[in-house]
Amino acid sequence: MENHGPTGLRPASEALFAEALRHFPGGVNSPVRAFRAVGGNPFFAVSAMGARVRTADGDDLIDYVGTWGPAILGHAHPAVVGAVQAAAAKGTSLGIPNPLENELARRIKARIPSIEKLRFCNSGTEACMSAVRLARGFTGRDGIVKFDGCYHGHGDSLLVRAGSGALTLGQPDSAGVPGDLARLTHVLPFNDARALDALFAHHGHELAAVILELVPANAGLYLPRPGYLEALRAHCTRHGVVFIADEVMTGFRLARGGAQELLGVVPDLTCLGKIIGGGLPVGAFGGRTDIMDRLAPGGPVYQAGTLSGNPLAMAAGIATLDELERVHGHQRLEELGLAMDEGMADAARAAGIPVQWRRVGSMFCAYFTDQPVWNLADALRSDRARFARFFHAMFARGVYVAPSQFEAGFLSTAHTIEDIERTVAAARDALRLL
Ligand code: KE4
Repeated sequence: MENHGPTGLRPASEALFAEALRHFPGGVNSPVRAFRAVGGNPFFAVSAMGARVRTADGDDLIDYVGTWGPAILGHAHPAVVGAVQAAAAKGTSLGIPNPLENELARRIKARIPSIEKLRFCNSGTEACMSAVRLARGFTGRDGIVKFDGCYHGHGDSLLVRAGSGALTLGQPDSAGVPGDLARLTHVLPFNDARALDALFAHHGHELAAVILELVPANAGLYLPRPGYLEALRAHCTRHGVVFIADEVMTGFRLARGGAQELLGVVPDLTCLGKIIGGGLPVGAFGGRTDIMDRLAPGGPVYQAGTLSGNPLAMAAGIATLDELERVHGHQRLEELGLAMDEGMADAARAAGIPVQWRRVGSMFCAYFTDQPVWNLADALRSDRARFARFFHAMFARGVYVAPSQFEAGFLSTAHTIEDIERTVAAARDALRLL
């Protein structure tokens, strides 16, 4: 297997990218794919199977991006492909309530008991944007709180000090968002209990919602300090503020019931996406009945979507959740994660490179710093030039990690211990060059 990094020859991808630049701004349909944070031009993938993606130049790469989270079973899993094929044969979209919506809703509610009712939509952005509108309609208040570095999609109110691609490109506050709207979004540093107390003391009465990733993974990956989420939950309860857990990435990944099960937090609303669509366009938001019932058609808060509850996405989500359960996926993912912890720690020690390795379940991140990372400010102090060199060195060895320090890596049940061993060997090699 020949692998060429961005400095190597990748003629097919280069030609495709040259054409893409004529069609799409930046040559991509989502900014983080553009390799702007690591340099070089993006490669094109023509197919993916299991834990591998195949590039247009015929390279097979061990894939730890997993299409940014949905591919928890790996790519093109037969159970998922079969379910989508069967659903497609009955019509690719109905725009009419269909039984598959009930089937997926039952599975989601069985795993996340805080979700009493839910609404399907077509992306994580839509889920988060709609949950914020619903919270504002439910409380009659306008203010919301988010945390710097957290990313909740590209809804206007949430593109304030946002993470993921916005942070990667140095645009955490996007142009085009009206100042009058952005001013309604209070942004706090994550894990700062004093800042939380002060904000609620001054603004608690005017807040509709707090929205957060319980395990922030759009500025790399860091964990809530002990007691932090409990304090946030207490503030929300005391002030009648809707606690929105954005589990678009962590839902069904960090545990059978997502991060809220892992961390013992009970939100008022939860946003979902990615895994529940098995790789097809999907989103969902749900939670307390008294809040959800404010949604149209019965309530005054409008939200809608032509393809919401789409039978193909529903079928793919059902197959994904069922297969994950059948193979005891979370246990398998933890075994792979532990092997990676050990290997990456050894590789960093051998190279004498300071690495903060963070892993929660099947999500991981490596920061190049000798300081612990508890929030965005810490993450920004890591050596991102070294990360870029690491990315290319791994790519040249056939390992594809996220092309940005401000993303997480994802394990799937399709990865094997041999994949981990190969990855660790590549890291041992790569780290020595940094
Ligand atoms: P989408 O609209 O991209 O389906 O979901 C937005 C979203 C919401 N909440 C969280 C916690 C998310 O991580 C995301 C999207 N994740 C990024 C990767 N960090 C998507 C990749 C991209 O933007 O291309």
